[in-house]
Amino acid sequence: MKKTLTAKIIEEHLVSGKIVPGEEIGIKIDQTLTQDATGTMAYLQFEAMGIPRVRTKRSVSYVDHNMLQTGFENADDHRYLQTVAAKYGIVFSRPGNGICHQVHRERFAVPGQTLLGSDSHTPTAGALGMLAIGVGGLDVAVAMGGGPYYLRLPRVVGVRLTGALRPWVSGKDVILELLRRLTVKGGVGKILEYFGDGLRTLRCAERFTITNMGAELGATTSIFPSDEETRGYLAAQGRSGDFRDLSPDEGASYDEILELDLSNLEPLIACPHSPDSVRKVREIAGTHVDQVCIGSCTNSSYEDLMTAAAMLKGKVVHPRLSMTVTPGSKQVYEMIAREGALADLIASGCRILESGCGPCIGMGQAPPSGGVTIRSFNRNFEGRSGTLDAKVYLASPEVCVACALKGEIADPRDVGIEWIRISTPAAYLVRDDLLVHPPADSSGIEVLRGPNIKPLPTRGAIEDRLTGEVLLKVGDNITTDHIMPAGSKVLPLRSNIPAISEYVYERVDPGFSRRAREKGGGVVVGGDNYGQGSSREHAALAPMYLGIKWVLARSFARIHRTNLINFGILPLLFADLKDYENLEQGDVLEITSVRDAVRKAAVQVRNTTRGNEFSAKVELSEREGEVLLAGGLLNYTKQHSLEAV
Ligand code: MIC
Ligand code: SF4
Repeated sequence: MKKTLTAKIIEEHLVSGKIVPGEEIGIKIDQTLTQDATGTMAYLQFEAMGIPRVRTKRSVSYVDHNMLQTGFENADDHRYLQTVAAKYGIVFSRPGNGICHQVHRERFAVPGQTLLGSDSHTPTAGALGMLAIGVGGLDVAVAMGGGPYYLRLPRVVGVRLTGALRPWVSGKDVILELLRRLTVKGGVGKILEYFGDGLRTLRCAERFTITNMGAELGATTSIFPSDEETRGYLAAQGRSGDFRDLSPDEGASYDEILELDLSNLEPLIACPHSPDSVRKVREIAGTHVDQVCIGSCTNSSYEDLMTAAAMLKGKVVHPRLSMTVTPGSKQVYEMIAREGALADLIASGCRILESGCGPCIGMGQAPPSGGVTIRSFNRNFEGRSGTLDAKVYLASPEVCVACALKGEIADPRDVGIEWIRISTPAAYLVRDDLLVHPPADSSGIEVLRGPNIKPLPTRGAIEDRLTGEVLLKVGDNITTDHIMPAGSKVLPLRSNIPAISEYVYERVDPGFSRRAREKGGGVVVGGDNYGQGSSREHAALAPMYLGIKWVLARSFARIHRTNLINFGILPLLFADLKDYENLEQGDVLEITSVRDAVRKAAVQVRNTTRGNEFSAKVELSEREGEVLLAGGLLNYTKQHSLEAV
């Protein structure tokens, strides 16, 4: 059989299971990455496993989310992360060095290897032919300990690219077009593998944007072949030695094929409040704009910022709006500074921010009330910007600049600027001074913990009889930003579960946390694609702390489902979707013989308030069932001493 690139990489890393879609497989992990907002938990969990040093080829700890130091908390976390990295053999990327996905692709991603990261946009590295998957921190901790990563083998969707992008159309428009066609649920249980003639016309910078936002499709990951373009990119990063020629076999057998003619695309924009509410920019041109932000791990590369600077050169942004630019990494920042583009951006009135996630995760730059903001980012969930009633649109840097100049939504083809295309440079500026490598002997290193770092909450084995009140009933596509908000107020509490649990569901129902405490926990009922978006395990860990023992939904998003299991929360599916309608907040539900139900894959749920019963499905692999019954992955890992693969 002709093999896909995905199958080739999986075969090289397979530890257990068969390569059949839907089967659970275990794969060896070569590299891991963490960022500060998920990293503190991941390292506390790693420490709890009692393993002396990481067993991966490469593990990197980044600081990019919690950059605003308005109190001691974030700075303390940074210090903890730096010392714990030195202690356990992890490379530490200091604050200021850049966003994890930008720096990882510049300095570490290797074609053909596997990467597990505690951030949902880890698949960005797939643009270099790496199998890169976003997961919760606990899964990363296990991989750092040398354990395999288990997943149900996704279906591999081949995306055949033909044609070439027209002027002013970019990688962002490719992924927005896929979001328009497939929606935020369309990639669930799938890996998107790009192939075809059109590939040759896409620079690595564009491929990174596409694999990055594959996360918004709900896909497990996205991958490009490692070809001449990849060779050039790695050479320009001074890493020719990491190149490996990798592509699918000619005529590879994909589970499904999607056709995309690049020549047919035009500038697109995702409207509030979902990345799949995609329109043509021209259709909504003229809408007034209050803010424009270029940055985030999606579009803050050297190529992106050089394009923006060239478009803005000699002009000033519209007086009505505020524009920010965030270089994705120190490499990007230093290069645009040395080449003069930074001066052009400053001269045009842009507010330049430090290299990090910044406004993308609500760390500053919240828009005005009801404001319209156009961002080159990847997520526009309600409230994520820090302003609940703001309207966030997502578009390419080119569209962002067009809007900034006109003060209203505008297509870059309509602002009278000559088309600019920045090529991949022959050499990027490589200076790794902000990467701290761990010492070979770390016996003298003391791990420093600040007072905000609270011990990891734990729970015992799952109870056999579960009862609980429906504390909240929500609709479809609930994001982890709904469940566990981020932003400058809440993010500094990521290493303090008792404190952060006060904010669970705060934007949806401010009384949720108090109610959960008063009732001693309960049940949450959800619709389709429950828990989409971020990999933050706090969206499972904090509810667990509040006593949530099960979530009953129509379907779950991949990472959140695993996070629930990892923290001993039972993810139950309605057997008959109509039963969702028959439940109300306040109903008291009960299941008996949970242990039996997990093994039999089905359970009867009794609604004691209404005096009826309905069936639910427990779709867990045997291993997941054991993890759940143990009360979570940490308990399970301690019971089965972790063996490196
Ligand atoms: C995000 O974009 O939502 C984040 C913040 O990067 C998250 C991780 C987190 O919540 O810390 C993600 O995408 O996984
Ligand atoms: Fe950071 Fe935003 Fe990327 Fe998440 S999506 S890693 S918050 S830049």
